[in-house]
Amino acid sequence: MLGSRKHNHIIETPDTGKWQLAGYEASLPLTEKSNPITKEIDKADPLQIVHLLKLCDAEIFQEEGETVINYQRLYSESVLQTLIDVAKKMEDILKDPEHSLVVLSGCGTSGRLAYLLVTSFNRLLKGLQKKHNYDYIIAGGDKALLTSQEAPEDNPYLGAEELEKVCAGKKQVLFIGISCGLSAPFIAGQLDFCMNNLNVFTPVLVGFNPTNMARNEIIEGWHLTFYQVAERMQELQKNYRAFILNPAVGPEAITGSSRMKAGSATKIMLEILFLAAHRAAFSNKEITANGILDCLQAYERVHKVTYSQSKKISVLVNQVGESLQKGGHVYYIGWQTLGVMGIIDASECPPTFGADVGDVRGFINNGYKEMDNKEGNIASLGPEFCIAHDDFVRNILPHVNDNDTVLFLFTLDDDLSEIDKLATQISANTSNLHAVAHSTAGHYVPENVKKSFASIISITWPIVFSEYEGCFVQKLQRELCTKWILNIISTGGHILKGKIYYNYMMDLKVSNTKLFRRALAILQRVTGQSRLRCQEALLQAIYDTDELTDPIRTSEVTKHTQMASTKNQVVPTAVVILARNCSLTEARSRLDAHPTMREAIEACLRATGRKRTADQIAAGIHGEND
Ligand code: F1P
Repeated sequence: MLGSRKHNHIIETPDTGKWQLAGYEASLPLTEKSNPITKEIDKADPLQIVHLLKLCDAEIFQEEGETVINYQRLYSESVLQTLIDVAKKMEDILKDPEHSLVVLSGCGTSGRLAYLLVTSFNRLLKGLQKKHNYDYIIAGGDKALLTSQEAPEDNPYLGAEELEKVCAGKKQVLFIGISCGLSAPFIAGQLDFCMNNLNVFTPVLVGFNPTNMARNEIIEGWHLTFYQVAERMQELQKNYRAFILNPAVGPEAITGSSRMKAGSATKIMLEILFLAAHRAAFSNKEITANGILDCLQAYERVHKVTYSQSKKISVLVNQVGESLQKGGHVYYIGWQTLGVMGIIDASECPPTFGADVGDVRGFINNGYKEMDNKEGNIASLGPEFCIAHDDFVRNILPHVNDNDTVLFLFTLDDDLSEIDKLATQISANTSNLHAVAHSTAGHYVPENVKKSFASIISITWPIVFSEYEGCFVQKLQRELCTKWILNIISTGGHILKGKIYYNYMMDLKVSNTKLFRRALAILQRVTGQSRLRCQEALLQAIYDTDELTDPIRTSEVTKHTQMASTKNQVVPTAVVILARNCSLTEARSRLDAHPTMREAIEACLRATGRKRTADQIAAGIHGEND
């Protein structure tokens, strides 16, 4: 049976999942629950991986079910109404560019998407000869666009300070704070600042947990929790002074990996909002529920278009998996915002899979000029900040070989002679050169360009007859399609490399408090041991010691995460310590004795009698508050 539906849909969404039942991993917020669909994804083959991710992504468009718990969804009336209300506020701001501003802010992926939306919509305004009206903030500054900077996420004061700077002199500000898990202190600080200055600010919170699941943990050095901030916003929403946009999209395919569904849903929801406001402000089109529903359907179509290429995508997953297993690299060579999509996907691999910064990298034509980021050219910060195609040719290409996979990301409107030249050059070093090429109906990748690529995923979009804005909307959709494809291949590739156990990111970087809590939850779930014991093992792995001292035990979590961000294989080491009740050195050598981390963990848990059954893993959660 498929999910119940009131609206017309383009795709089939899965049946209301087990995660929607009361009591399913009850102590965890939706964004941190494990998704029953992908419980066994670590053992799936490439085609199955793509299929499971297709089902998971389809949950974004699922409607409210008739179960006891009724989470509001993207299609829920309450969400549509909030979108309309916020779009109307934004319309007013767009009409008064001198004194007003829309600010988007986020940490990690959420901040990168804030940057992407803001630069795209400022370009749209420029094309319409209008003044720029959007600004973005990303925790950790522009270097966080390209690399993982998780620590600033924990600082509410820093968030508020940045916001104050960006908005200096403005009379009206619509502030949109994105925290998929309703959890980032950086965003909490900004929302609180807005609520204390309501004469200027209208705060909007974007996330994918119900408000009662907002993080209710004390924030170091601050007087509020995220939950308290969200509660106050809920009160203010009654008088249209603040808004919360928080539909449920279901747990992530890889537990907690909010870069995936939550990231896609952020992009979808905010683009719909921005487009509605633009059309109202500049084309006099009324903001209506039907208009928003049409847009939502268009995004469902992108899901269909993307996954119609499942077979070809799975070939790429296999290829990327092989490269990563052989110690090779994956390079995304993109044009325009598709280059940005590659850079974003690459930046997420170190914190999610414990990958090296060089394992997956993204490059864009014209580097920072094309990025158009606020801090300009930051290449001097280090080799990982050299992102232009020229940098790739100069620094990387000489070392590229058949173990590496290179993936071009372009549309047929990009400079095909430049694409052809670069492809010819790269194909001299590796036979693993592939492409994702977007075209419009009736247009094909020319034969001379085709010849350099081992495979091409060719995505065909309808011809847009309407003007500038129609092309712009299609560009946004191509970005989403590319995001989905890249998320699939980087996730799938790391699954094949053995970085995922069940659907848990076992080798995550424990670099902020949210990730520290996630690491603990994973340890409890896979080992079934008490929270206290799991924390001890985690600290042993972080501090490289078998003897935990009192100063270590009593340190604040941010101290632990500071230390952990420089360490490798922290969670896998802790799992083995717990499973074998062994020393740190023994744990490390047991990990080294197996070709993949997943096999090592499986062997250790099997030896302790924890047989691999999904139910047993789910049972681990009951020890949560021990
Ligand atoms: C922000 C974030 C994620 C990242 C990682 C750590 O999450 O930086 O983007 O992938 O999981 O947290 P959120 O505040 O949007 O929930």
